Amino acid sequence: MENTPQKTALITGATSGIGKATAQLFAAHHLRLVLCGRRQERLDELAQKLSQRTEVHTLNFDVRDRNKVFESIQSLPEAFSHIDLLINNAGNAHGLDPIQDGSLDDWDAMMDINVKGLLYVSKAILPGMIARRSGHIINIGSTAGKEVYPNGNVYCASKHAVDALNQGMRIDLNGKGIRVGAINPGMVETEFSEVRFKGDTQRAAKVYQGFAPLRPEDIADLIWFTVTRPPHVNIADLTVMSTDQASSTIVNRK
Ligand code: NDP
Ligand code: 8X3
Repeated sequence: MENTPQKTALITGATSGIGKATAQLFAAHHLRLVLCGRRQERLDELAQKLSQRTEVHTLNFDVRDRNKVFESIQSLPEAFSHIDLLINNAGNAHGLDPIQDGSLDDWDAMMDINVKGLLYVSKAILPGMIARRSGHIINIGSTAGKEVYPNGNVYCASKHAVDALNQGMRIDLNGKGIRVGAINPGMVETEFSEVRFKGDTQRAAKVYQGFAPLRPEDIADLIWFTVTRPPHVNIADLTVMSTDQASSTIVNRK
């Protein structure tokens, strides 16, 4: 990729965790960046830092707000408007409750952000990719999209939906010059569990205690590997776990 014209990547959920690590790695490789998220101060801070390495534009929108998604992406300055790489990463779990006790607000958040948000952003970006017959979409799924674990119910359903959409996009875009693939991580230490447990940092920290979880940089590395394969190679579906993790419920903790 270093010897080809500079590519433009749009990353949702760039203010934290996997998205932020990916933005940092892409900047190190001088990709032009469109960084998206709701927390403007974090976007500003990251943009300021990464603009020492590359051109950066920020977009502040909630992926649940379909009008704002389309307005924001249509507002991109010409230099940033041809998106070559879309990293559909924004998402979170909200709550960890048995289905009978689940909060409707948590359910709405997960389905609206993880599934519908991914759809809105993709719908806004796809016409340009189709017109240029070129593009690469990476959907960040999860092992929760491959198996269901106790109390994971709706989060797992949202990530199973991402798995289905990843397949559906690849099928429908076949022949249009666009690569589509998913990366499905197991447990990665980010702000994910803090969000899931609504700011309970002690409970969140316990999720990653006693074993070596994946780091957001590990996922960024895999994303970089995926987007730097030759044009005829599409990594369709990649699942990655910590060496200490064998499934959603089997983790070798000291
Ligand atoms: P973080 O909580 O660290 O990051 C989540 C990112 O998503 C933030 O940048 C946040 O930005 C953004 N986001 C959340 N809600 C919205 C929204 N409504 N609109 C726009 N942006 C939003 O978690 P991770 O980095 O771990 O999560 C990234 C992705 O990886 C998610 O899809 C998650 O499901 C997936 N994943 C995570 C795993 C893990 O164990 N950590 C494992 C497998 C998959 P802001 O709040 O500024 O809007
Ligand atoms: C995040 C991994 O196991 O917490 O998608 O659901 S898990």
